[in-house]
Amino acid sequence: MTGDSTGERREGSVGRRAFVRRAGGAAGAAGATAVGLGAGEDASAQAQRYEFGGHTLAWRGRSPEGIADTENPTIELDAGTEYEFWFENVDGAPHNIAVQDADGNTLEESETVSEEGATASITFTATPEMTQYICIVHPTTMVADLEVSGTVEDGAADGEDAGGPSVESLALVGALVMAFVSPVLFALFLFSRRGEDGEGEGDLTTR
Ligand SMILES: [Cu+2]
Repeated sequence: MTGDSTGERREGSVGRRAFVRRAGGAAGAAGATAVGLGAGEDASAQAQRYEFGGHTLAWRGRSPEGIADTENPTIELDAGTEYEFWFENVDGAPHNIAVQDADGNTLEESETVSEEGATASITFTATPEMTQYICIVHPTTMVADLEVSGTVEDGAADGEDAGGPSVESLALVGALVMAFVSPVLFALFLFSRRGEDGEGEGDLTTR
């Protein structure tokens, strides 16, 4: 008789240890999820890409969807944010892509490509003095406006506040809170059940 009850108690303590281990695992998994989210945010915070078809008579927007099939689309940029402007040579005439300021000074410039199907791109951080993107070979037809909002300092700060890190840290804090709170809630749930129902304990320990 006494032997039996000791056995039950041991079983109960094993069950509790298994529960602690499981709770620890849950916290670990939540932590790993938070780290994974952080890495994902960093990757998506890379250069925003705009794609164009290079025709002698105009830039033709391709992507994102908002500029698709639009000739010489105005592009709105945020100062301090990194962008990639990419184009494919559509007609086999020589083209390149450059970013200029209001005085026509070239701030960024790709190589010139002359073969149909050839591509070139520039990657740059937007600054307020940028006013147009242009093909240097066809400056009267392949030219369109850039509208840059914000200053470089504000833009960079905005980017960090509104973009990756804040979302990242929110996700991290949320995950950590969940990691700590959920085992406690689970434990409270278990103990409340144990208090209510003696047979419930048996079910839990054999699980
Ligand atoms: Cu051109």
